[in-house]
Amino acid sequence: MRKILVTGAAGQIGSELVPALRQLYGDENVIAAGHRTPMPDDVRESGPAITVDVTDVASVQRAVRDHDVGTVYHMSSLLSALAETNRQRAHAVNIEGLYNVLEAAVDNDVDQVIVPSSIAAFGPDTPPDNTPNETLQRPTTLYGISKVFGELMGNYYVEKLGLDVRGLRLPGIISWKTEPTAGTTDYAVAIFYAAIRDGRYTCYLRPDTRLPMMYMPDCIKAIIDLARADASRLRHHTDFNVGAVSFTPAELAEVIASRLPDFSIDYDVDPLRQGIADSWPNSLDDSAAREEWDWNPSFDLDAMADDMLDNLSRKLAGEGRSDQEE
Ligand code: AKB
Repeated sequence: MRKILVTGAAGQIGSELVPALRQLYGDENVIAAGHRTPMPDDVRESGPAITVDVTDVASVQRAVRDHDVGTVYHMSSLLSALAETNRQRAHAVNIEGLYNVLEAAVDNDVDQVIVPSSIAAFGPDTPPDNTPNETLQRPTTLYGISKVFGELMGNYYVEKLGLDVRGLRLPGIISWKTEPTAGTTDYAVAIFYAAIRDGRYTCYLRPDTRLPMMYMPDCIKAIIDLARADASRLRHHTDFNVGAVSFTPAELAEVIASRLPDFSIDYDVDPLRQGIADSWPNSLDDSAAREEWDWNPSFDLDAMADDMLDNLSRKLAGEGRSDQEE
């Protein structure tokens, strides 16, 4: 088979997507591409791993051409809070990087490109509750603007160039393997680390900030299910809402406290991330994804919290042990 290339393979989602794809398609067929962030050992050691700078057109072209790539999962992206503090890099990675990948795909007859979008593709003018798939999209963040660009560019390459580009608007992703870097929804991961390590957490969002979220196993399932969906059923391509759970910091803290009774939370609001969160939806209408490729998440808030606490406790206990051994 032609190879699968995953950019951003060291990132929060990439580092879990690569093993899932290797299990499905075989270790040798899935190439993990990273750049500056060190790749987790299991990703680097279980199959091919290369360095690709998505901002460098030659580097992207080489990776796609030299490895006979048939599918690209383009996961490289600067998340929302970091993008606001580094406009130049956000433009280079999120906008030019995507353009380089799409052009390399066309030049090298790639069959399919998967490009995640985000709830950040919506803005303060968008209806916030049960946000429709088709609605006003006027994001006020650079990250959100780059995600709308990605959706529109992807649809352009579908319509004008016949490339099979697919994408979904991911909510905040909660996971225990690799921590996210400088997103707005990161508190929902950090709170679990803090709860286990310190029994307390200071949250940078207000207690009533409701945001759509999803547990990593559902995220991986959504990405792979969309990639494998029957093309003849798809009326959308790059812009599917995918919902799972929706909660506030106060509600998440309550769920954690019901499992770790000594846990406490306080709040020290960061105006940058609060402003970003306030411009995003509270919850999503994902009926298009349900109708066109049978999207159906498995984890509700309780199931997610149980699984997170279980896996993260084991991971942190293991790290504690190896620190002592050093
Ligand atoms: C972020 O917070 O920037 C991301 C996202 C919602 O796309 N997790």
